This record gives sequence, C-alpha cells and structure tokens, in this order.
Amino acid sequence: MAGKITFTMIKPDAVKAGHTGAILAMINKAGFRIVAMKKTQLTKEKAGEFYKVHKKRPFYGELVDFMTSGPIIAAVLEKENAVEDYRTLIGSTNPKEAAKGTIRNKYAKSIGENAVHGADSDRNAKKEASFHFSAIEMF
Ligand code: 3AN
Repeated sequence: MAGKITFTMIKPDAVKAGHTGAILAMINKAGFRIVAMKKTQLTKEKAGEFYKVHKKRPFYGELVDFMTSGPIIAAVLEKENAVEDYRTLIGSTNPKEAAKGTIRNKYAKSIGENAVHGADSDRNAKKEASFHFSAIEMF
C-alpha cells in the first residue's frame, strides 16, 4: 500500500524568485496537508549527505553548490498516495518535459535549477523527513 507522507524542498531558485507562496498554494490546492515546514539554508555537508546517491554523477558538485546558494523551504506533506501524487504535481526533472500546469512547468528554470524537490519513494520520503525534522517537529 502506498504511504501517506512525502518530503519536499522549495529550492533556492524558487525561493529567491519569490515563488514560495504560489508553490505552497498549489500544494494545498492539490490536497496535501503540511505536517512540518521550515525555512533554512543547507550547509555543504548537509547537502552533500542529502544528495549522496548522486555523488558519482557529473552534476553532483553543481547540485551541492546550487542547493547551498540560498535559503530553501523544507516540508513534510501528507495525502493518500503522497509520493506519486506529488511527483505528478511537480512534473518532470527537466522543466522542458514537465507537463503543463505542474510546478516545474510554471516555475523551474532548468534541469539543475528546477524549483522543487520531491521524494521518489516511500522509503526515501521517510528518510528525508527525518533528515530535516525531529519527531516533535512533525504534527
Ligand atoms: P528529481 O529531483 O526529479 O527526483 P533526480 O533525483 O534525478 O531528479 O535529480 C536530483 C536533482 O539533481 C534534480 N532535482 C536536479 O536539481 C539535479 N539534476 C538532475 N539531473 C541533472 C542534470 N543532468 N544536470 C544538472 N542537474 C541535474
């Protein structure tokens, strides 16, 4: 059975461009409940750890630099079928391929600066949520 929790970040490009409110409104409108949320800035160490699955990829350095370049919004979201439904709401990694009306279609600039992160599995959603939030910060 699909889980009810996913994890997202509004990335530095979208926060800097002032899209936080519009993106949160899309998240709410799509039926997600905010379980936890904070504005924070990742250190190189934290970003490196978060994206360690991509360590061997050519864009890893660029990804860590970008994700630490400014504040982000980290949030845990709840809904039936959360991971899959949120991936649908955000659209493809490459904004040129993201379906019309998705968050990345509206707000992403490029494959690297793509406005939002969404967990890709129930397991990673749980891992990523507890990477950013302690149990007493989730409601
Ligand atoms: P998604 O965020 O859609 O799950 P992943 O997990 O393949 O995509 O990639 C994680 C992040 O790495 C992306 N959100 C993006 O910022 C960055 N990224 C992925 N592919 C590239 C690429 N070809 N060039 C630069 N950055 C990339």
